[in-house]
Amino acid sequence: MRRFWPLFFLAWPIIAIVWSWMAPHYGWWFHMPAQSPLGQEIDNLFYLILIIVTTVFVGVNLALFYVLWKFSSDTPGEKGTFSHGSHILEMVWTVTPAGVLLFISLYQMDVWARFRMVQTFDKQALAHPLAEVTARQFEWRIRYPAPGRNFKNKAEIDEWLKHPSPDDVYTVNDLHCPANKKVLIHLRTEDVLHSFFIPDLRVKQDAVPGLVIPVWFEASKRNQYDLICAELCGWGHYKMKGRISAESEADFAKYLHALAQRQADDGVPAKVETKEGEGH
Ligand SMILES: [Cu+2]
Repeated sequence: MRRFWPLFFLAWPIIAIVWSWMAPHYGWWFHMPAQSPLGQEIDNLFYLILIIVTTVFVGVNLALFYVLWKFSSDTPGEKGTFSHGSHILEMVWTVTPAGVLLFISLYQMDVWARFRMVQTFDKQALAHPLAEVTARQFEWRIRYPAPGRNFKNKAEIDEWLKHPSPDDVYTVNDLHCPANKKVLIHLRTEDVLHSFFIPDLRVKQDAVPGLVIPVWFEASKRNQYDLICAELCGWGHYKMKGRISAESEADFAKYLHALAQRQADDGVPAKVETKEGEGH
């Protein structure tokens, strides 16, 4: 028994490190590396924090192992040395974590600001919103401005958000966007709290009743990405799944055009223009 506890505490950091080393090989890690430039910076923050907590975790367990191994005794009646604490030690282990937390909070501020603060958003993306995305139980409703529509100013965008235009283009659960370009959506919800989550791009934003929240993202590869709801929003939460299709600018324009045409189709074949008098 004397050796059990030191070995017990030694085993955990070893298990944790071996497990973490195995994880990417078995698909227990991120689905894929971040597919957006800002997402990569978010990953870097994640790895920085992972290194800090791993160092602390391994250090604490090694210290526990050392103390238990060196000072444990099987001799009955043998008394340990009692300590009433060390002021210096307590100061060190209070100030050090506080310093680490302060460092992390300052270090991540730039990435946070670029992701969340409208003042830092790309001006082009702000001036030409890609779409309005409305979450509802249990789907993502998408409203694009008519193909080629240009908003003159912010007031016009606000107006568009309040009152849909007759030529807006609608679809559900399938958000197309150009790749390699910062795009912006306006997120809202029709009922309860939802969360707009694109895991591969590291984008996550709550949809809050009563608010219209601008969210930007940039997919660095032409690909399809999952769009899921990350807020338990009711019985059908599990199936509230959409798709982001990042494609070339030309493909996106073509897609939007086709969608608009399909929507405007009233079943009457378009008139074939003939020259007057021809065939008579
Ligand atoms: Cu939801």
